[in-house]
Amino acid sequence: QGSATPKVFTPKFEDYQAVYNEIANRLEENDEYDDGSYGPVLVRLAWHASGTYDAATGTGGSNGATMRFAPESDHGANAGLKAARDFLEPVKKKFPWITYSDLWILAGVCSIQEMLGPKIPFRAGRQDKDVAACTPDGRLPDAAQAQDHLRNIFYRMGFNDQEIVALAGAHALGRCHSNRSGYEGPWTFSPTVLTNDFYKLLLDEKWQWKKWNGPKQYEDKKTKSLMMLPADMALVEDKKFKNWVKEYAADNDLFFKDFSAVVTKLFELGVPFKEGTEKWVFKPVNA
Ligand code: DDH
Repeated sequence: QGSATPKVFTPKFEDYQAVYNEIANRLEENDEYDDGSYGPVLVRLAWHASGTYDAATGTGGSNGATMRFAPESDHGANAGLKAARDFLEPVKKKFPWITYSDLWILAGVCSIQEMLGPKIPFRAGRQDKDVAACTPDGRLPDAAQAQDHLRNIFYRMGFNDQEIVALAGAHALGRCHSNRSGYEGPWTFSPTVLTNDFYKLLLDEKWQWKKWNGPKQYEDKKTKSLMMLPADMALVEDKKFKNWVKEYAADNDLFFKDFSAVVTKLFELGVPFKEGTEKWVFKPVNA
């Protein structure tokens, strides 16, 4: 008598769009970071949350957001991603109903779109897991290695050669930080705008080993201001990969189409969506 049934809040498209808008506005406001945007590091957070997926055991992937906890947060590959997680903390405070797992992926989607990339459809429904679900170290790619390693890592997630090359185009964005991965520098001249420049530069520039005390990496001969990782260079050393590099270098629309499809797949690896969960496309804010 008198005790009302508690109302369960079921967020809709508009609610997630509001979270998207909040992230987009925070990207604009916090333009003193790195090359002027938190976008690249947010994309990397979403990728590292997803890229732990192991198709054989169904473990890892973006469902869980277990990088909140050590040991996963301390894995070498995740160095520096605290900046991205901290950036999103005020958003989580403002919209406490969203799970960290959905928030991290939504932030990746938002960043790609706000950095003038293609639309990335999003489905909601990831659930946070506790520390016991942390994945073992070593599931993410090692930048010092080449094509065999790339195939081992990405085939484990369920990707093929074309998808491996399409995903790598994300390196048009952001930079390496010597105090994070040990590597240093950006891949492109416009690291806060997504284009197919990664592929163009890979093919068109002359690359040489950088002479320094850091890990082995390439620099462009002309300006010495751009970089490639050994794992990036493997994409033009391997014939099958190189054919896709050429396709994407020649056709930005094709790259955008394939990048959108493969990133959507990456962000959904291992996520048990409820049947009938809709795919949403969010409206860009400042793009
Ligand atoms: Fe990456 N990446 N990545 N990467 N990545 C780094 C930075 C960024 C590898 C190594 C590194 C993908 C694939 C690979 C982004 C997105 C994606 C850094 C530098 C290393 C090292 C980190 C630092 O020092 O701060 C390797 C190896 C691979 C591979 O073998 C395929 C993929 C698939 C994506 C994706 O998003 C789909 C982004 C963005 C960055 C820039 C981060 C930043 O802070 O800026």
